Amino acid sequence: MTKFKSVLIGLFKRKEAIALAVALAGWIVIGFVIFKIFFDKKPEVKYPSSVNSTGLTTGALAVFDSEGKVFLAGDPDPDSKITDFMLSRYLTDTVALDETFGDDGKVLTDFNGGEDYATVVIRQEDGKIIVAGQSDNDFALVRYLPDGGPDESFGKGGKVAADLGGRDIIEAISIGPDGKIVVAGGSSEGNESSFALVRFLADGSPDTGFGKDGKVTTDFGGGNSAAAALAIDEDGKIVVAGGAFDKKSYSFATARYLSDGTLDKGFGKGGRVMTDFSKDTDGASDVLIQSDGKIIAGGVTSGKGTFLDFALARYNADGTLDKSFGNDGQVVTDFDKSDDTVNRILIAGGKIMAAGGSQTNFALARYNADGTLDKSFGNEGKVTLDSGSVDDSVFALKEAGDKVIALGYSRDKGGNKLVLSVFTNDGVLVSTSP
Ligand SMILES: [Ca+2]
Ligand SMILES: [Ca+2]
Ligand SMILES: [Ca+2]
Ligand SMILES: [Ca+2]
Repeated sequence: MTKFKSVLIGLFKRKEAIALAVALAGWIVIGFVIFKIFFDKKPEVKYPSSVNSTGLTTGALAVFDSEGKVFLAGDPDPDSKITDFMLSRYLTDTVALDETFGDDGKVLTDFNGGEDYATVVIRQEDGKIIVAGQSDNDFALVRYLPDGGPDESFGKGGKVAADLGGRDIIEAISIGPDGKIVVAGGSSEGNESSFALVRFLADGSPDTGFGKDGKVTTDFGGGNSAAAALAIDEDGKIVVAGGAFDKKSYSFATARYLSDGTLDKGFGKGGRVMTDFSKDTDGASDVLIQSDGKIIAGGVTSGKGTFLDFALARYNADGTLDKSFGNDGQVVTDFDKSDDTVNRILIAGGKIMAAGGSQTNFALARYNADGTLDKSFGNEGKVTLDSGSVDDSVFALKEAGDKVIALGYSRDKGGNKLVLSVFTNDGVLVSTSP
């Protein structure tokens, strides 16, 4: 299950399906797994703060802080009856809950007694943490103080909600250079779904200088669409990526907005671009703006067969496909006769890293700037890591000096587990958590 597909399921079916989708997209977790083959050595790595290639902060299901800890949004227990936001903090050396945070490492937040699902988390420069997702079919955000307490200076008692008019769910969050908070996801009514964005001022109030009372929805030619990722450039322009239905199948869909929330006419067709990879479902899960203004979207394609493959598209700043990248701007990577899905992309040292899952394993691929696989990384550009459980997938990725840190879930019938693996720059496993 890819993040993108789960977003669609979440949007098009009822609440139960949204819970399921969040659980699946949440890359829910895990089993008790022992990596006998790996060393006892713990990761000795400094964790950079969470920044994308433009230097701006972006959020994800989990983010690293500056002290080697990880904030995780959402409930990792698939059998849990909890329908509140959950924020937890983990230590990265042991990958155990940090009991000095909140209530034994966790903080639960209910909105109005209804069903609330956290999908993304971001850490502000001042150490405050925002968790976002869905509450009663509306966009919902909570901001916490660094110790896990509610930030009373944000919204009402730390909580903010926004109704986009349908079943609305946040799938991405970022903070712009002006300190404003942008969230994106999908809004659906009946069988129709659109990109949906909201921008908030730093105090949680809707930014009336953005769209209509802070809100924007965007259609792609009338077909269903949903956003899964966003990035903000230094000028405050917002790039949002996900999937949209065009003619017969889903394609990558990317939109760029000016700082006031209007579609940027200097990008694609009236601010929108769709890129088809296959006759079946294709969708983007992550997006990055390079320092030269080019845009990379990563996700999945149904490819030639019945199994999914990694898919990347790179665009020039005007939204045209970048012909110097891969096959006229597109790259597809098959790991195996299995579902290979990208959850996160990262640029480090001028190279592009994509990470997610392949079948039941962690999967990473590294590409040169021209989109060819970087043969100095792992096995001809690809690395997989099998924890022995039934379903593993990377959902957070960090460069740390000459190391690459992959964080994900390992899921088994026995339970759930967060797994942190450290690789060298060449894709050689240094350590992985027990
Ligand atoms: Ca609740
Ligand atoms: Ca709503
Ligand atoms: Ca397609
Ligand atoms: Ca495949």
